[in-house]
Amino acid sequence: MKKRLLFLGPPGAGKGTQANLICQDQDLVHLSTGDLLREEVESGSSLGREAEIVMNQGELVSDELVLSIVEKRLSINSQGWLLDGFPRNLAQAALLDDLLQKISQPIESVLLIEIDDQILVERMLLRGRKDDNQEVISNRLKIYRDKTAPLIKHYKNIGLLNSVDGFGSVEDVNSRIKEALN
Ligand code: B4P
Repeated sequence: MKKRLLFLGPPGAGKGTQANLICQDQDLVHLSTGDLLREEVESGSSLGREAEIVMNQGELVSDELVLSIVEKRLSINSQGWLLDGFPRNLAQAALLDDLLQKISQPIESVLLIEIDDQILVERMLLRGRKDDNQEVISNRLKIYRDKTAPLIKHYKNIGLLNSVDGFGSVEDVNSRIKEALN
């Protein structure tokens, strides 16, 4: 199975859920910018306080902050990694391309988890995280369409994109992903 992976998809598509399973199974380092940012918020640092305001509105945290979080972790690792929730826009994708070139660790596969908006909203409302309320979810979906969805074309053009249907049980989606990554 491929060892340097990127998961793309709308908020609530199950990127984090599936990334956890694949990383356990394949012994990859799981880099979730969402989780890392929430840890920063929990720590009460000034960066965390800054990030919290942005995240609670469903907006994207600054590219510089996110890149600094990812860079540290990628460059010290060689066994393989899975990027979950990063990049979130074309500027982050360009910064990532530069970084990966510098450390000679190119992406092997980009996996897009596709799913209907209605199901996403139901899943997120059920999860009930601080940023999982109707108004913030609508904003996150808008930001996804405007800023993150253009990455689909970007990775398709360079021949790295694989899509899987995110509908169904966690196990069903996991089987589809494993098949797509083999
Ligand atoms: P993230 O933490 O990345 O969260 P997400 O996209 O909402 O969730 P994900 O797709 O991982 O869904 P999950 O598996 O949890 O981002 C949060 C915020 O952080 C962003 O809005 C932004 O502010 C900031 N941020 C993160 N990265 C950034 C970046 N690079 N640049 C700038 N800002 C950034 O699944 C959702 C729910 O569905 C869960 O409750 C799960 O249990 C359930 N579920 C999953 N699969 C299911 C299935 N098959 N069936 C039923 N339920 C399922």
